[in-house]
Amino acid sequence: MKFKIVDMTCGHCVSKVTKAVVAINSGISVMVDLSEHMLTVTGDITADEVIDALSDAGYSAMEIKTTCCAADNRCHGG
Ligand SMILES: [Cu+2]
Repeated sequence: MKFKIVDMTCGHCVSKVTKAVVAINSGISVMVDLSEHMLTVTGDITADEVIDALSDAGYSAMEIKTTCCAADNRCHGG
C-alpha cells in the first residue's frame, strides 16, 4: 500500500512515521520516499491501521489507490 504524507518533511519525520507503523506490527516492511512524501507499507496490515497510527503520531496520511493507471499513479515511473 502507498500513502502520501504531505507533512513528512525531514529525516526526523521519517523516523517517527516508520516507528509508528512498525509499532503496529513488527513484521511489516516500510519504505519512505522523502522527496515525494510517499510511504510504502508491505505486510499484514490494513490501510486504516496505518492511517490511524500515523494520525496518532501527528501526521495525516492519504492512501494512494494503486489501480493502473489513474491520474496520480506512478506505476510507470513518472
Ligand atoms: Cu520532520
